[in-house]
Amino acid sequence: MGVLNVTPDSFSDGGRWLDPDAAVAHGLAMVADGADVIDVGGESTRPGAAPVPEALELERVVPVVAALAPHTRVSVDTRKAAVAEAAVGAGATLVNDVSAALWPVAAGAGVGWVAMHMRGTPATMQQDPHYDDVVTEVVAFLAERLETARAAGVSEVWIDPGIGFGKTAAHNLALLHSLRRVAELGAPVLVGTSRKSFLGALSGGAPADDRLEGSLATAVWAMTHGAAMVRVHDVAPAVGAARLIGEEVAA
Ligand code: HH2
Repeated sequence: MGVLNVTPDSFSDGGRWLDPDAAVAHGLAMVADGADVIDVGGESTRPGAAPVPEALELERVVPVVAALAPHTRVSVDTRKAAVAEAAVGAGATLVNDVSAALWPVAAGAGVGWVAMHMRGTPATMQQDPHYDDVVTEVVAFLAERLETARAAGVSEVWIDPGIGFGKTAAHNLALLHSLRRVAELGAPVLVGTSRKSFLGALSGGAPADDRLEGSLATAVWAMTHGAAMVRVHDVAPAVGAARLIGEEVAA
């Protein structure tokens, strides 16, 4: 899954793809690099990010989804039902939902849904997150959402432990270490570690655009421990690593 943030303030690529033509060109380039899904988002969910008004998010997302949908599978990365519905109307077939609340939209529209775990909201989530047992709590939350969404009629449900969403570096590492427990829930698992701040913290403070090694190492780890898809900014190296694992190492 290639990340396409049509925002001025995303933590690693904010402002680069705000122009719709530039966004579509980048989306197509990621498809050419081997992405199976392009994840279009119009609201940053980085720690401390302010919410974006609905009309502005619609204006950012819908034209880009419409332009990409004839060429690739498109997911819409949103917490708003109206944006999800409009994006589906424009051709998106997957709702990537960091709030894990939009299963009724997916059920109504007959599209797929990603339930991601987040503690709190982006504005406050990194203010001293605490868990008694992060893996058990995240697995229990995803199990409940999976069952609820399936009962509501969503036939394609993905689950995502939400790396970096209300979690310390230690929480993120614990979830990656025990990713198989998420996969054992019996739904395809999506994992997004790409360029995230815990990778900077673990590599001596590397800035967001200099975290490729950590992004790739954790993507490979995720793919070999139960993830069915990884959400990445750097598609070509991730696809190269995925092919190596799938075709060479597994052979
Ligand atoms: N991470 C981000 C956004 N959406 N969706 C899922 N399912 N899983 C994730 O890990 C995930 C996500 C954050 O990354 P990014 O889109 O690059 O930044 P921003 O939120 O600042 O736009």
